[in-house]
Amino acid sequence: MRAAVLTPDQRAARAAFYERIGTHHMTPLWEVLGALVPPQPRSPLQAAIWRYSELREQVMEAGRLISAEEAERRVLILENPALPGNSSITQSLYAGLQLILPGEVAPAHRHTQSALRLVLDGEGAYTAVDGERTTMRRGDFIITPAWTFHDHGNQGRDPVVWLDGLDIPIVRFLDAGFAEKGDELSQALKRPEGDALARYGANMLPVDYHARPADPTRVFVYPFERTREALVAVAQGAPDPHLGHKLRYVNPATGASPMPTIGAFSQWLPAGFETRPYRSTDGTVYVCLEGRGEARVGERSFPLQENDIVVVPSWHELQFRADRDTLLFSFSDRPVQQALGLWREQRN
Ligand code: 1HN
Repeated sequence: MRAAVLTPDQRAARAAFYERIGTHHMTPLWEVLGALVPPQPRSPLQAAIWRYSELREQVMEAGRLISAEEAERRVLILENPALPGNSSITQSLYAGLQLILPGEVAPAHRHTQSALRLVLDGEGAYTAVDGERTTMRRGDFIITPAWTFHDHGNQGRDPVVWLDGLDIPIVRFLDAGFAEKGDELSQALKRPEGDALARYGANMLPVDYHARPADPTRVFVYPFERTREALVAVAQGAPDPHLGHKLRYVNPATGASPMPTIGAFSQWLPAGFETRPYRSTDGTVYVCLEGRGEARVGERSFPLQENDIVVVPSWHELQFRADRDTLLFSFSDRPVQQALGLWREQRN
């Protein structure tokens, strides 16, 4: 709206009009146009860090207060400080820290929300997705596509903690959420461990398998060992000035993201490397899996250590500095934005 000088009478006439049309559930566009269509994203979200060394004890305390079975999922949600009570870390994504203690199970269920796990701490847990179990090891990236039954258990001696990432705010926005419980606590196994990775994740596919473009990958675990090995090999070459050595996880049958709503990435920043200022429209959650350094987001700066989680809102300028060789996992809604023709990045 162009600024105009109004007389008190004109002002009063407009206010009365706005009130009158309000009773018809109408409101004038010209009062809100600038906010509705900003020249560039002005995310209301805040950059923030969750330091694992400070949070681990809180997660363990949850383990003394409630069982995994009673909770269904014993998770402490990571809420963006600008949106308390909203169960979201960005506008489109949810994140939480999940704990499962030795001997516990988290019962089978399914929902239309898609989920990822990034294993952070402890070993001996498994997750089962659509009738196949995978042992969870630190750094493993595991997915639970929409409407697949999944349950977790811990048959080891350590508490096991992982980061959950879900598209809950997207499904909420679309009012498209369904969920149901499984018939049994732990779903019956249909295939031996490693079956999906062998069939779909060994640079081959079952001879009669044809994925449709939006199908999630049948590879539901991306073992950290393989990811790390790839990054170390790639890091023999020259780093990208803005990204270091960055790879994206894919559905090997299509080249698309593992799930349609969440993209995931892994990057290696050599010791001493500093990335050039970068921003993109996909608000992103980063996890420091190895190394240490610093993340600068706009005016703010966060020291990074292993298992620390940082959220970078849309279009906020980001720079990393690696004090040691550093491996970062990240996830965002990039595939959604790309499918809609919305995704942009800027390299300075
Ligand atoms: C869920 O199913 C899991 O399966 C974790 O581990 C977190 C948050 C909201 C809704 C469903 C899981 C979840 C969730």
